[in-house]
Amino acid sequence: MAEEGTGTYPKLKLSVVIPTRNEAKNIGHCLARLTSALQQKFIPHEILVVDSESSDGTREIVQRHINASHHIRLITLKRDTGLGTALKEGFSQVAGDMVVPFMADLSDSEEDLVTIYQKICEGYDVVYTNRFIQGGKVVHYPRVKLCLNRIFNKLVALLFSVPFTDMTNAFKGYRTILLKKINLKSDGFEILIELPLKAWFAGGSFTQIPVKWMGRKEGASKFHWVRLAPRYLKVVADIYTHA
Ligand SMILES: Nc1nc2c(ncn2[C@@H]2O[C@H](COP(=O)(O)OP(=O)(O)OP(=O)(O)O)[C@@H](O)[C@H]2O)c(=O)[nH]1
Ligand SMILES: [Mg+2]
Repeated sequence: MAEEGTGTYPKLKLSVVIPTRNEAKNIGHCLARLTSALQQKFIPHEILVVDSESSDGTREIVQRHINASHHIRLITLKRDTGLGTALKEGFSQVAGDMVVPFMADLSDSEEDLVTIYQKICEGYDVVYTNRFIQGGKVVHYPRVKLCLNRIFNKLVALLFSVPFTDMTNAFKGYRTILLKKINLKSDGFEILIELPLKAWFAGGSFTQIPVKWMGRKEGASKFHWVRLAPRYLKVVADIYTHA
């Protein structure tokens, strides 16, 4: 009999990696929503929260959720480790068959997470997400950031002949065997272009799904595009020259 959430495919274990830096207003809701959605679908899972020494009580909230669920783990890093370092540390400790980075600020949807899970169970190695294709949606996306996103992503797609135009959204699915083969160097937000591009060049089978994205309502953004633009461009140039 088919089991819910997996169709007729083998039941794989999902590892969700959540990077956090001062997300006390979001992380509790995020963990509650994820846990409820994954339990409802009977999806075997673990949730790794990777925190860079938040000073607002984020880790205390995570600890309370850990006391109530053995599926959640907390990895604590030093304060200025950056998003890239946090994701790499999380990836190095996963025990699941697939890995999905999930943002703590409630921007990603747990229904879409279930779809990513199902696609990897179907046999895909990477599930690229796209907020800008039919069925996708963005709400409260800052206008300047949106413009830069569309220009950058379309240029990257052209440059590398990649058929996906929303590479910079962290929320994607990777089969763990493929992810472990990728040598990631970025310590900051620029990992969000390095990872999907290197996954593309790693080979494997790919698919794309539309996803919803909601701008954060609580807490402060850590994404500063003026500071990050040169780093994104450097990653693209490095990958292009070595491809
Ligand atoms: N561990 C860790 N997590 C981080 C760091 N910087 C950002 N994050 C987390 O990475 C995720 C994405 O950061 P955001 O600030 O939401 O970046 P963004 O989504 O581009 O910006 P918004 O549009 O404001 O949401 C969030 O879960 C952050 O808490 C960091 O230095 N260390
Ligand atoms: Mg965000």
